[in-house]
Amino acid sequence: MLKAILWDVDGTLAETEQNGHLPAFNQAFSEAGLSWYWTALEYKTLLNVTGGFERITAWATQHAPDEVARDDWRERCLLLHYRKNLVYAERVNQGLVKFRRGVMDWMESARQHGIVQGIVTTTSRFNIEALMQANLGVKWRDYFAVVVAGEDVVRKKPAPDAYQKALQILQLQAHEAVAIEDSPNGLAAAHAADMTCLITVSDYFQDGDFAQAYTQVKQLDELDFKDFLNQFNQ
Ligand code: XBP
Ligand code: MG
Repeated sequence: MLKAILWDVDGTLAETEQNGHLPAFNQAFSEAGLSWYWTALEYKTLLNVTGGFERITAWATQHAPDEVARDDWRERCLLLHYRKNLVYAERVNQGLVKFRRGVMDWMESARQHGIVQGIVTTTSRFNIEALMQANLGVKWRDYFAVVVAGEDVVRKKPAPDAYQKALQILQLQAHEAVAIEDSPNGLAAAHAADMTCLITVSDYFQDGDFAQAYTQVKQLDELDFKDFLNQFNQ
């Protein structure tokens, strides 16, 4: 019996990367006087590393090892990431990052059917706040019984930690909830937590291997909520 839907954020609720995170990373680099610039193509590979701080560090380790070797690298990288998140929030507040098709309808339908909803993501809490406020308004928190963000777990996706934490808080078994994800790392995280995972393929993961997913769709509005619920509960 389905009791909860656990939503991924980046790529699933909205295409946050291309119009949000990526230009924000590049702006933060430029403002810091660094000549670093990530192209959309390069960013596709960089997305395999979840977490913005971890992503900058992974890239710099290869392309700017002298920076990473500095004693103050951690502080400098935290500042870069912090600035990136501020620019991301500005872009979201400008209306540049909207929920994907079908998301709002599913959220409303879940509410009407008494299905609990949660957010399970490796993005920063600050970014969740910005995206949710811009798309759901100031009362966005009312939709969700739990919000697990990147800073709430030691191991980010593809580790199961974030999903396990959400299930623990909700006091639910893995088979009572479904994860909605867009990426191979997200699918792996949900499966590692023994959960069923529905994939809404995002721009960056069109060629992802989702053969093991419960089902995959291009957009959530291709799936009728009630049909899904009936099928899941059979
Ligand atoms: C999301 C991410 C995040 C964002 C940036 O993955 O990988 O790192 O790109 O967020 P998922 P922060 O959708 O699987 O949760 O900069 O806040 O870390
Ligand atoms: Mg995602």
